Amino acid sequence: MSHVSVNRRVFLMRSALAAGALATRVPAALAAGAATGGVRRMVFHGKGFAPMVAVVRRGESLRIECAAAHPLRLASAPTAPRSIIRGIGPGQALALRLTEPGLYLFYDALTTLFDPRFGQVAARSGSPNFPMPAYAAVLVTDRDGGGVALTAPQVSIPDTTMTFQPWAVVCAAGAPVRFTNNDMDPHVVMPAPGARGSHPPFGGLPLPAHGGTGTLRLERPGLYHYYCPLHARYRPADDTFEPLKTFASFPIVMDGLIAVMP
Ligand SMILES: [Cu+2]
Repeated sequence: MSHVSVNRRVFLMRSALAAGALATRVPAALAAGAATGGVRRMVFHGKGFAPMVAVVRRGESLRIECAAAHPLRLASAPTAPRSIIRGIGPGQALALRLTEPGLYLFYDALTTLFDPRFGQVAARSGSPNFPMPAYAAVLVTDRDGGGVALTAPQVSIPDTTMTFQPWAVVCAAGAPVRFTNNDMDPHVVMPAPGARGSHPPFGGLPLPAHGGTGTLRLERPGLYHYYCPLHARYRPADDTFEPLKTFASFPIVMDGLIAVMP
């Protein structure tokens, strides 16, 4: 059993991204209507969202900007605390007030769909970006960064879906999250690179085939995205993930989320 801890640098990097450190080219005039108080920014760049994961505390708003040359049809997965479907045109922005704590999986419904068999999204077969889905995850917390109900801290890879199940778990800081690989192929739990291709300074957690296990402990509250580099690839130029054709559940991206409460 191996133990991997996310260190403070990663947490600070992700916090900076969530705080809107990414520059955008959306005209300032479009910012009208943005809520007062904290604002988290997320930019739709056509093939996905930057940053791909963000934490929004109660009282803050999430500003989603469409920097693509074509519209965004923003949709929330049915697993989200409430349903959101909004159109955002090129150069436009939208401020969302998300008051119910929980995890929102967002995607562009024009290029991407939610697949309930896996509990995650996949690219539409007719998408110009196939096989890359355009998606993002937003964790909405209370003012202290908590308030989201914990789930069982266990992730398995069944030999039926061959994906991380469930796709997202919620655990307490420092609590062990146990992974079990029941597939006939080996897999790896690898932290997703940060925006612009920067890599978190810790390695992956290997999960041998036929029952291999591993444990991850995340000390800092936040939202952590991981993927299996044997079956999915991060594309720095597109700032998103691509499923590999050798993956039996292609075009699903083999990835998952861990939300860590204080
Ligand atoms: Cu894998």
